[in-house]
Amino acid sequence: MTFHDYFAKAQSIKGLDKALWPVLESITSASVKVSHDLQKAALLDGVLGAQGGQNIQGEEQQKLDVIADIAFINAFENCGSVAGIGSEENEAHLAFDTEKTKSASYVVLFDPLDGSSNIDVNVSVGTIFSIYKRTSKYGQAATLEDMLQAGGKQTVAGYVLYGTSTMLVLSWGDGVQGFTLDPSSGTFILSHSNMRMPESSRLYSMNEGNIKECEPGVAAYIAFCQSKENDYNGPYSGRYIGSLVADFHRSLIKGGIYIYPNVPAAPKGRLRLLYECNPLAFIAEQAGGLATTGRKRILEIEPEALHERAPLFIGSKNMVEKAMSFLN
Ligand code: AFP
Repeated sequence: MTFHDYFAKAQSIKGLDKALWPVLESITSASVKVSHDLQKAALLDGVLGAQGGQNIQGEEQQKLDVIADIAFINAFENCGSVAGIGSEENEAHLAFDTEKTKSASYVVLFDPLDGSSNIDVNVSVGTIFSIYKRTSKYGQAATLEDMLQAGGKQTVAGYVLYGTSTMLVLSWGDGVQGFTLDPSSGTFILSHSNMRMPESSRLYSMNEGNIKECEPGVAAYIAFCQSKENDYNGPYSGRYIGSLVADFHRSLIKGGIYIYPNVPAAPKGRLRLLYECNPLAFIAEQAGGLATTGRKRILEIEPEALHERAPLFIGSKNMVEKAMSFLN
């Protein structure tokens, strides 16, 4: 079944707002373009490598970060259902300025190309997105407050993983569905219905270069994963790609935990609450997993700033609960 047919069915049975379709179609059309660009990146002039600047996070921008950002912004602006966006690559939110967009119902928060430092080495990257109903008055420009909503209020959350195949994984609060791009038709086809995250596994995922820098409870949990005195009576396997979407997708399918704690270089965590933690937390919970800061449920955080960061403990329910039990 195509993504469009799946949406149409859900719309007629569950009463989903049909104004959501243009937003979702923008995501699929921009991601097909980005997928093509990624596949041909090394063959095209001016596409691989660093842009030569930094984004608002102070991180080196890749050329493809900028190309993907523009592709998604254009698609959202032209679809008619999006009043404004917040992007990891742009300092301020953007309110679209036509009569139609000012009356649109939705805002989108997104990371156009997560894990982009992996592009030059041909490793999986992704686009992560959250769709919210605006809270401001229809007919006026979208506001910062529209963007700063708690993750529990997401209408749709999802990601596109550009891996060995390109996959769209999303949820509108009724479980998690996965669609694989058929490159010959440019269409996403339902390939993984009702995805459930295993409640535990022996896979853990963390940048262990930080282990001596993080709070003792995190190091103690990782020591537990590596010991013979754990629930599997032997060391877990460490897996860390360095593209959150790809690490998360593995946990969704095989089970596991991904941890990015506070470290001195990133005292509030490295990952962005609005573009990374919230959408993946929504998917995790919809699939039976958990997502916390180590102490608090991610979806309950009231954001105060567009580029706010949060520590993230996400993945299989039993593993996240166990990791939290090591923290004070
Ligand atoms: P980039 O998009 O700048 O490559 O950042 C990727 C990321 O936000 C996330 O996808 C990774 O899990 C994490 O950063 C990797 O961070 P470390 O390099 O500190 O492990």
